Parts: sequence; C-alpha cells; structure tokens
Amino acid sequence: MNITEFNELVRESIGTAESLIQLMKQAGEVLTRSYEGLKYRPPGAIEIESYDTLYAIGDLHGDYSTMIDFLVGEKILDRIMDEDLKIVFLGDYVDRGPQQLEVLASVLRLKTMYPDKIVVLRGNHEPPRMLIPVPHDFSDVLYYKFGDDAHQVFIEAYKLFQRIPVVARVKDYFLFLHGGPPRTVLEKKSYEEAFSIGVPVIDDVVLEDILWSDPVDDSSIETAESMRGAGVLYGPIVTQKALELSKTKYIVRGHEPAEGFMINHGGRVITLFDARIPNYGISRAAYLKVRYGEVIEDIRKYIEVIS
Ligand SMILES: [Mn+2]
Repeated sequence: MNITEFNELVRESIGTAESLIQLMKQAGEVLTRSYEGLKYRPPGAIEIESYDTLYAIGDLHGDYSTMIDFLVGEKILDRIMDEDLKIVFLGDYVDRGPQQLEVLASVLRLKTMYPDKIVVLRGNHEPPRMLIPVPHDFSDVLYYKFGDDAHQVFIEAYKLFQRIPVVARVKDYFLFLHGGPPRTVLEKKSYEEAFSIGVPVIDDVVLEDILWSDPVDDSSIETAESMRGAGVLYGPIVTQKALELSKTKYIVRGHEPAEGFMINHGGRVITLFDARIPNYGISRAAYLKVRYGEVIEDIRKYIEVIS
C-alpha cells in the first residue's frame, strides 16, 4: 500500500457515520488481543516482545500532516509488511487540531491492517466519562461532520476509548504511557500491582494518573498537586520506582506540549509531542526510533525531529 491509497482509505473510513462506526468496532476487537511479539495483558497493558525497529509517536491532536510526514519519511507503508516494525502511539488523537477524524481513523486503520505491529495507547483526550478534558471539541467535530448521526458515532467512540490499553512495555528498555506512573507506585511491590494488570478493571486513580500526570524536576517532591485539575506532578523518585518495578530504563510519554520533545528526570523521562498546530505555537514534532539491541547511552540520539 502506498501513501495515496492509505490516504484514500482514511478518507473512506470517515466518509459516513456508518463507515467510521464500523472501523471503531473493528479496531476495538484488535486492540484487546495478543499477537506474535505483542502480548495483551488485560485490562490495559501491552508487552512488546520483539521488533527490528521500534517507534513511538506523541500527541497528534488532529495533526494529520505529521502522521503523513512520519509515514512517508520513514517509508513505513513500504516496510511494514516485511520488517518487524513496532509503532507505539502515545494517545491524544482527537481535540484541538484541524483533522481529528483523519488522525483517529489513520491510527485505527493502521491497527486493523497491521495488528501485530501497532500499539495504540490511550490519552486523556480519549477519556473516561468522569474525567473530560478541556477543550473537548471532538464532539463538535462529529456534529459538524455527521449531523444527526453524530450521536451514534460519539457513543461508539466512547465505547472504543474505554478499551484502549494505557501502558506498554519493552522489558529492559521502555515504559510507554501518556502522562505518568500512578502516584501510588511508591507503595507497590510489583509492576502488575502498580499498573492494575490482571484485575477486572483499572483502578480509578491509576487510570487518572497514567492519563494526566506530568513530571517535575524537583527531587524533594514525591508528588504534588497539578494545575490540570487531574493527575499529579511526579518527582524523580516516582519515576525511579516505576522503572524499577517495570524493569525498564526510560519512561516515554506525551501529554505536554513541547517543541518536538522534552527530557526530564536526568534523561529518564522523554516527552514526545507531535501536534504542530498553530494555537500552540509549535513548529516541530518528534518521535523515538530505536533498533533492536542498540545500547542506549544518550537517549537524545534516538529522537528524530520533523520540522
Ligand atoms: Mn494529554
């Protein structure tokens, strides 16, 4: 498949309320299944067990041009059939940007076409019903596009959002999530316990913090109140404990606007941001690119910038 064909497929997927609902239903199924090299651990965790090249992309927020630039720049569509690529999307597909439906549909299309290669994680803009972010203009976008049918699409989108995994891991290397580790991590004895793995539903506070929290470079802080009104600010000690329990070395997350990327906690927290949208004044996007077995000394060398 080339980029023109992919683009056409995305356009068709959002052409009618019915086609988008169908895609969301199909994606909901594959999001919560295991594949070779990609293990799903209910209710919301993924283990990435193999890859030739691993990518991570931060918040797209309706910036479809960055999605296209990434796919074309890395020749993803040419390579994905033959190479064991793994692409982790860190959440926040909708709200704010000009092409929210295109971004959402492209991520879901990639997942349905290459379910063993794509990891879709949940952001705070794919919210639980009790924690709606501001702005949440996704519903306006649906009404503008689908009119009377918008309500049905909205209902299906929310069903889908509740199924999206919240954390992914590459043992010995990376912990991927949207915001930060749960504030309760300091009291926990295992990765599973800390991230609500193997329980019927994700603990409310665990979910809130994973989707909403931000790092703060102050080693005297464990956790502090966040101005966002949800989640917390977490200090280096929380990061250290989360890395220890998950047996990883880096937290890779999105959530905070940055000129492509930002590094915190002595190089242990990497923020990726991929929405080059004017109201943020941001002109650069960034993604992580790592080949299997590479020894990482300076994480900055593995961050690619699109400008
Ligand atoms: Mn966010």
